[in-house]
Amino acid sequence: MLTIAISKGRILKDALPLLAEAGIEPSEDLGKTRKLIVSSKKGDVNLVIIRATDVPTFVEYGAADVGISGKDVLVEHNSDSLYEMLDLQLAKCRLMTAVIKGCELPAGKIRVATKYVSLARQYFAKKGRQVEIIKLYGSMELAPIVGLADCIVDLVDTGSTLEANNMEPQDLIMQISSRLVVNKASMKMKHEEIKELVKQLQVAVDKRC
Ligand code: PRT
Ligand code: MG
Repeated sequence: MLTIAISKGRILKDALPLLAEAGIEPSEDLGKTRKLIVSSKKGDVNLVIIRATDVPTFVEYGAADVGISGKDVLVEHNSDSLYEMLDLQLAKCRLMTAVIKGCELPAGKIRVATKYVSLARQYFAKKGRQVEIIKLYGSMELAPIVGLADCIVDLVDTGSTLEANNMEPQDLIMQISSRLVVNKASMKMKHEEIKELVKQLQVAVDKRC
């Protein structure tokens, strides 16, 4: 039996067809059920449905053998106690800085609103910029409008969220896609099962590219 941790939002939506190609189909409609653990039709896998930012934690502690997590979340989580096995090429986007349209960043210390505190800190340190990071949990785009920050660090896909809030992307920090991560002990104890899953997912990913 394998336990796979996955978040309910866009990653789940993108990952379900890929999992189906690897023979894993949930026994219930995940869009409807309120259950947080759902078994697969074959009964050989349990899917645990959690917050995106909790996926590395579940896998790290062995509460799930395997997880599907955005590279953004993995880098921010910064754990060396899980294996990143596969780039699933799902939920692709870019981690970027963004400002109000036409605005330049001030010369001195800048205020940055983000939920990616550590990634943002590293990025501006590399650029030699002094920053004050303001941790937010969502609606980052609001921060510059209300004068809370000079810029934001957030994920950009189509750019329409920035556009709708009179903002524009500036610098690319990192290309993002979803990764398959594996618990280190599970990798030893359930080696055959995990190897098979990775192989089938790799085939499904290759077919798409
Ligand atoms: O609800 P919770 O906070 O737990 O997380 P969530 O609902 O965001 O989780 P989920 O499962 O949807 O997965 C989030 C993951 O999806 C991120 O960690 C990324 O790896 C990936 N991803 C890919 C994105 C986007 N694209 C994305 N565009 N996550 C968020 N966005 C948001 C972005 O933050 C911004 O608000 O969409 C908006 C920008 O989109 P555009 O198209 O308007 O540019
Ligand atoms: Mg969500």
